[in-house]
Amino acid sequence: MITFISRKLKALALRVAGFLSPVRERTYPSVEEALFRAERNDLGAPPVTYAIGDVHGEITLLMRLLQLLPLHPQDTLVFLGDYLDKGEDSLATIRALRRLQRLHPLCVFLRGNHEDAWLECWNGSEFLGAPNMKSARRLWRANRRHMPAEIGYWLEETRLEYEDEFAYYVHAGVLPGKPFEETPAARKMWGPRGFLKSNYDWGKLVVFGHWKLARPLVEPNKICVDTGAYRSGTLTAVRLPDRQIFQAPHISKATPHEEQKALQQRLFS
Ligand SMILES: [Mn+2]
Repeated sequence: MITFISRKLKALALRVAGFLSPVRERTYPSVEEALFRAERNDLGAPPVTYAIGDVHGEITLLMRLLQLLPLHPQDTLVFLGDYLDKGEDSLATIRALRRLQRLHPLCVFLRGNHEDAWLECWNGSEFLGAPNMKSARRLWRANRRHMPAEIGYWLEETRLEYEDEFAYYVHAGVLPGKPFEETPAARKMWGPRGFLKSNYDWGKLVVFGHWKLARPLVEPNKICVDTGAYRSGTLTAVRLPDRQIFQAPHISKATPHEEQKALQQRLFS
């Protein structure tokens, strides 16, 4: 019991020290480690696609999810956009995704509305400011009003949409009743009206993120795997064509304040 309490107090002290310290250098589980566990060398298996929901800086959840996927070198990873803002560490997340791309070249990175907003502040060589979104302004301030140029170059490479034999992939959706190409680019990133509730058959399954649903939405015409990882603690992927859902083991998103209260309750009740 004493050991338990002292371990908890030590963790709390470390958390407070980390919060107060001006430079917060942190390390996370590595992409190499995650892929080492994930990649199976079965080159004979038919290729599948894993679509991964909005990461929003949740690097630890991302590494846990990658470890979970029975990924083969011939499989494609499609990231559905919104890599930065809100979560644990946006810059570390993008660096990890760049590493992942080198180790597993079959990666597709779609552009979400957060990437679109940041690119509005990017002049091709530097960021001139932060987009007018609360989470983006917070990230900008936390990084001392600076975003490395490598992030801008990477964001430029993200793409609006992707299609393979199994599905059409896009960040926020497409307009019901129309072929994919008739939805304006901004709507594909920011969310077209009437899309989420639509049962329209586009002739191809639509796989998307963006909508922060309590659980994955799996319907005949569309699949959403954005489960709001930054606040729910659950990051979701879907495998195609079999529609198998994968979720990283939940991480508590309780604030330090809430954790402290819970700790006090355990100690003094
Ligand atoms: Mn979004």
